[in-house]
Amino acid sequence: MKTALITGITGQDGSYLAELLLEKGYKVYGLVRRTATQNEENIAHLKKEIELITGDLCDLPSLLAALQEAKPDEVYNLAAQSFVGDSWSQPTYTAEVTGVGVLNLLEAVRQKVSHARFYQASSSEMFGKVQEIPQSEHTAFYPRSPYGAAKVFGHWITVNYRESYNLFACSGILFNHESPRRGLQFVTRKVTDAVARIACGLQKELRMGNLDARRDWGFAGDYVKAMYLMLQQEQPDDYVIATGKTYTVKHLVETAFRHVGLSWQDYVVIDPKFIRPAEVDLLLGNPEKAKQQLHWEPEVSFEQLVGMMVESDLKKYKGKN
Ligand code: NAP
Ligand code: G4F
Repeated sequence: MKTALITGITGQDGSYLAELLLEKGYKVYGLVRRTATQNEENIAHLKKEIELITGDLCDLPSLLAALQEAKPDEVYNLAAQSFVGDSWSQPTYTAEVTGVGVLNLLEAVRQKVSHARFYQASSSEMFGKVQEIPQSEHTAFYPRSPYGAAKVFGHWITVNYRESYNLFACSGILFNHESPRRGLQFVTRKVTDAVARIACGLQKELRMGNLDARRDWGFAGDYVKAMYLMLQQEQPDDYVIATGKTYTVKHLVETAFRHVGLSWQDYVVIDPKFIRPAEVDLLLGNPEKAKQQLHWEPEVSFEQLVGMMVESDLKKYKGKN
């Protein structure tokens, strides 16, 4: 039986990845940070099947102890301060968790379980002000936020540990992926949650930022399969994971309101509070390498994804007004 350690297991991707690895017969450990209030909603249904270890990416001794306890064959580093918007108000913290935290974990892997395979959750935010359309593994990075800059460090230190110490370390450059488990701050879930509340008479308007930004949005359940596949290859490598289609935030808003038979113009208000100091205008990934080498393809379309998220939020609010 293989053993995996997932950091960020309470997050969107961590919970889907834990489900996938359990289905494949893995023993799954999850690193969770100490919180005053437990926020384990995404993994509540898995609590009997997984082992949780307390630790923090910023605390090397806790990572060494976690690896000593779990002795994993595979380590998936999904933990991060992952909200781009907050990375301007907490830039040092973001650099420490999302950037230096990766180095801490790689160093702990090198010292304790150097045979283990390592996955780093890199991001299309690294492309930022894009130097090429579509973006592939060969596109130069130009991050536009403290988050993007921290992810660039995390990416290159992963490559460096692979090349310096021969670690089996892979970096997945994942484009935006969403689900009913997405945090409420992120634009897709903010929109689908608001649409459901408006449809149920619980909210009157939706305040938004830049509607012209374009993103390549996929389903998180599809994307965790790519993470797993990367660690099953003969050689460690880096892969872009994306759908190859891009839509504006306005199209997302239109699609979500249309799903409940409403017109978005009647509810959406632009609020400068949600406009970012520097924007990533367009993301569009080229997933050809993943298709060829991992035999990975996204299965859920944009329309299906938005529909799934609105339906899930509606279920929560129906009968609540
Ligand atoms: P998420 O839902 O925000 O989950 C982040 C996880 O990291 C949570 O479990 C959080 O724990 C944990 N965490 C935060 N700070 C930590 C620390 N100092 N030590 C240990 N754990 C910590 O993120 P996600 O959407 O699942 O994304 C997973 C990873 O992929 C992240 O690294 C993200 O940056 C990256 N990524 C995401 C996307 C996307 O579109 N979703 C695309 C590209 C890359 P708490 O529950 O305690 O907060
Ligand atoms: O949903 P978002 O906050 O995601 P963003 O910034 O693209 O980052 C996400 O994807 C990255 C991969 O590319 C991950 F690495 C990262 O961890 C995270 O998961 O915003 C998407 C777009 C932005 O252009 C933003 O300016 O939506 C625009 N937007 C417009 N109004 C808004 C809003 N975003 C949010 N969160 N809230 C708004 O009201």
